Amino acid sequence: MRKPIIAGNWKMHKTSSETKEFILELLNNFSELENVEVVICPPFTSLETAANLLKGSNIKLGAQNVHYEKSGAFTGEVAPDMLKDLGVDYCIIGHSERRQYFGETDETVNKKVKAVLEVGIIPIMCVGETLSERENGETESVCKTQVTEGLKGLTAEEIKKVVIAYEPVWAIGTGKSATKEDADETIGYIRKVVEEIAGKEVADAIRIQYGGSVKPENITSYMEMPQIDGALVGGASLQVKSFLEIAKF
Ligand code: G2H
Repeated sequence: MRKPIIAGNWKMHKTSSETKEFILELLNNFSELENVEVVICPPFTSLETAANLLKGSNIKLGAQNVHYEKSGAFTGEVAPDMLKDLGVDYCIIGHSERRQYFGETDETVNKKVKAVLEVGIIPIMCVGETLSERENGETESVCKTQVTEGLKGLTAEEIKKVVIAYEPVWAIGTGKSATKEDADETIGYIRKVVEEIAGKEVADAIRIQYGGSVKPENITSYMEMPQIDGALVGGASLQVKSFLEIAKF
């Protein structure tokens, strides 16, 4: 059985003090959820604060980006073992906003996925089609390329650890969410692509989330679908109340 994973992607929101306030409130209201893995992904500047506060709880910590080199003259970048040293467990890689605004490609995504796995951080690798790609019937081919290229060169054991987030770009922050059937169908297709790459055992084990305007009102419908193993939540992860309602789906 795959353990569902609910991750909050805060994007560029919350200062370190706001992070502290959020986590203290979260911990006060969080009764240990056994059957779900809960992750929060604050900005880099809040990671240390979050790591210290989350110590001893079973809420995991994620970063939103990383550089693929170990160290060097890369002004403004953060290396995998800098995150590991802070206590980061997960790292979002290749979010569509990074692909769209910061020039991320399948190649950089692949390098980053490998780099974090090397230090023991689990990548949450994002894939998904744009509106025009969807309208042109390219959903499957786009997802296939992004998954295949993103996982290139990884062993089956490594692929098994990866979390994939399927986020149709047209559903991100727009309030327009994919229907549960559409999301389930594409995630099922992504699982087939993983099977072609790494075999059935890995495809059955890998966790694939849905992301895009997930809210307390629609989480249950996604989670009842057989292929969907959790959610990557943006806007609705910024308030403790809505994030907890989602985590308790
Ligand atoms: C998609 C999602 C989180 P939102 O980017 O990754 O954001 O839930 O605001 O659509």
